[in-house]
Amino acid sequence: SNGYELWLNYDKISDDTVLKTYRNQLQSVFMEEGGATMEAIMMELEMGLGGLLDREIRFDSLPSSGNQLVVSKYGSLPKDFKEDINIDYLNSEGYIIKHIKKSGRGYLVITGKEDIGLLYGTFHLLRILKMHQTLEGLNLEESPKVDIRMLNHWDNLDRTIERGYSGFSIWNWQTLPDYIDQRYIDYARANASIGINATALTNVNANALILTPQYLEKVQALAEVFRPYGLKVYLTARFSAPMEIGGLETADPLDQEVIQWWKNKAAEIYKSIPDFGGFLVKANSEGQPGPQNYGRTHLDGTNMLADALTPYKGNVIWRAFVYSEHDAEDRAKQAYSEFVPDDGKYRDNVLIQVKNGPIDFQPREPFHPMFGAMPNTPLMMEFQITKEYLGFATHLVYLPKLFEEVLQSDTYQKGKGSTVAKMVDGSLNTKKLTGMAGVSNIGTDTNWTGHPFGQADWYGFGRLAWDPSMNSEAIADEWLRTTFSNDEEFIKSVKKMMLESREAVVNYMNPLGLHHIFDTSHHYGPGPWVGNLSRPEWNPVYYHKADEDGIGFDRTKTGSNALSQYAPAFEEKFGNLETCPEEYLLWFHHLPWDYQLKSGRTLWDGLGIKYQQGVDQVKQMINTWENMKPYVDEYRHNQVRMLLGIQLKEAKWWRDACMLYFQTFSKMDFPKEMESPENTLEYYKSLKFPYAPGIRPQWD
Ligand code: BDP
Repeated sequence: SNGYELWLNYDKISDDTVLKTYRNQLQSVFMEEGGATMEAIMMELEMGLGGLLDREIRFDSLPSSGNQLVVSKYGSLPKDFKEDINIDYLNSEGYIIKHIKKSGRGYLVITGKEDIGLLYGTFHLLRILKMHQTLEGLNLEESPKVDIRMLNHWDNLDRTIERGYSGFSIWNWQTLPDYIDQRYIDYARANASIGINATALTNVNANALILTPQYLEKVQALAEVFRPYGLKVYLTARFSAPMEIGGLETADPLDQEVIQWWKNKAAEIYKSIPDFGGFLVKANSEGQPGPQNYGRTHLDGTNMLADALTPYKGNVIWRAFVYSEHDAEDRAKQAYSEFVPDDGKYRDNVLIQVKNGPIDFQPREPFHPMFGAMPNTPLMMEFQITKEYLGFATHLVYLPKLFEEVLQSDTYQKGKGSTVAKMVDGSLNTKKLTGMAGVSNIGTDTNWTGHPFGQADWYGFGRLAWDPSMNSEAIADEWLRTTFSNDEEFIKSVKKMMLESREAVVNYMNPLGLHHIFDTSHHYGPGPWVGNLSRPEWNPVYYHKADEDGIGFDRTKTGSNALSQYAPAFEEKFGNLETCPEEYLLWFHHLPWDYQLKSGRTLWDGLGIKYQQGVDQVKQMINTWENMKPYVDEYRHNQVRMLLGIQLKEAKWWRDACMLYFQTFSKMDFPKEMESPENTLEYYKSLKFPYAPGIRPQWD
C-alpha cells in the first residue's frame, strides 16, 4: 500500500468467521433521507461497508426482512426504537451506536441529535468493523469533550509549508476555485473520521492576501467541500491587513476606520462562507505586526477582532506564543506575564491558544504555566503534530505519548488531580468555549505525512482532541489495527515500539531536561554551541547555560523564578532537588557536572548514558521492525526500514555532537557505557544545511 488511504483502507475483511458474522448482522441499511452530510454518510457506507464486506450495499426501508443497520437522527426514529434509546446526555455532535433486538431481528442503530453525529457514528462503526470487534450487544455513547478540534496549517500561499516535511501544501491556490482535487474530499473524510471539526488553512505568519476577494473565492470552494464533513474553515488574519490590502494608514485596533474595516471584512467573508469559523492570530510575536505597534495591548487587539465576528458567531483564536527582546532573562516566563493579568477581560468568542510548553514544542517540556492560571478565559491547547524539533518527518516518534503526558500533568491549581486535560476540556472551570489545535504534518506526499508512522500523530491528535482523557496506548492500538493489521503478534511488538519511541527521542536529543539546543533557524540536528545570534534567546547556549561549573537553566528562586508561575504544590515539587523528576532536572536547575543522580552516577555520566540509551533504543526499533516483515506490505516495510536507518544515524550524530561539546566544559571522560564518537567536534560544527526543509524565510 502507498499509504494514501490512511486508516480508511476498506479492503475485504480477511477473517472469514468475522466476515460471515458481519454479513449476517448487516444485511441491509436504512438511512434517513437528508442533505449533504447524509449523502457523505451514504458514500462512506457504500465504500466502507461495501469494501469490508465485499458486496454491494442494499439500502432498504425500515423495518426490513432481515438484520439491519439503521442510520437516523433520534427525532426521525420510529417510536419503539426511541423507547430503547436515551439521548439526553448527548451533545449536538455526539452519537449512540446501539444493537437492538426486535421481533427476532437485530438492528444496529446509529443515532444522534444532528446529521454530523451520524457521520461520526458511521466512522466509528467502520472502525469497529476494521478492528473485528463484536456488534452483538453493542451500546456506545460518545460526545466530543472539546468544542473546537482543529488543525493549524502553516501553509504559505506559494505552497511551501513552514516547518512542513511532507511535501508542499495540499491547497492548490492556482487551480482553486474551479478545480476540486480529490485530496480535498479525502482530507475532509479523514478529519471527520477522527472528529476534527475545524481547520485554519494558512500560516500563522500570515499573508494579508488571503483576505482579498481573489483568495476568498478559493477559500469558499474549500469550505463547500468541507461543510458536509462538519469541518469549519478558519483563516489567519495578519494584523496589519487594513494597511496592506485596505489602504489605511494604520492598523491601530482603537482607530474607528480600522474597526470598521474589520467589520466590513467579516461581513464580506460571511456572505460567501456563512459558517466561517473565524480568525487565528499571531501578533507581536517574532516580528509579526500587532496592537503593541500602536501602544495597545493583546486585549485591545483581540476584542476588536472579536467584535467584528460576534454578529456571525465567529471566534477569535489569539496565540499566546509571544516573547519580546526587551525582557530576555527567561523566555519561558513571558507569555504568562502578558496574558494572565487580563484574565476574564476577553470577549466571549475569544480563545487564547497556548502551546503545550512555555518554550517551543520541545521533545519534552513541562506544561505551560498559563494552564490553570486563567480560570476565566478559554485557553486552547496548541500541540505541534509536525516534527520541527523531533527529527522532522524522518524519525519515528509516536507523538500521542507526548500529548498524553502533557494532558495528564497535574497543575494543582484546584488541588491534586487538576490535570491539564481538565483545564482544556473546561470541566475544572466550566468554560463556555473549549478547543485543541495541532500544527498539521500534512503535505502533498503520497501518504500525506512522509513517514508512514506520521499518520498516527494526525490520527492520535484527533482522538485526543475528541477526548483529552484517552490513553495513547489505546490510540496506538486502534491506529495499528486500522492502518496495518489485526495480527496480535504485530500489534504487540509495534505498539511497544511506538510507545517507547518518544522517550528514545528525548534521550538522544534532549535528555534530563535539556531543551532548544537545535541548530538554529532550520532546527535540523544539534547546535548546542551556537551563541552568536543577535537576540540572546535565539541561542542554544542561552538554554543549556553550560560552563565549567555545570549545566542547566536555574528557574528556581535563585534563578529566573519561572517556577513561581506554577501552583505552590508544583513549585515545591519541581523546585526541590529531592523531588524534582530527573526528566526535568536541567529545565529547572543549574547543577555541577559531578552532581549525584539517583542512580549514584554523576550528572556527566548520566547525560552520556541517556544519549547512549537513545541510540540503543533506535537500534531496538530497527530489530523490532525487521521482525515485522511477514505482517506488513513490502512497500511500507521498506519505507520504514530506510527511515529508521536515517534515525539511527541522526541519533548518533546528536549523541556525539552534544557530548563532545559539553565535554569542553566538564573536562571529564565519557562514561564507559557510551560508544566513542564517530567524528570530531569540529566536524559536527562545520555541518551546514542551507536548504533544510521547512525553513521560515527571512527569519533568524
Ligand atoms: C516556532 C517555529 C516558527 C513558528 C513559531 C510559531 O520555529 O516557524 O512561526 O514557532 O509558533 O516553533 O509562531
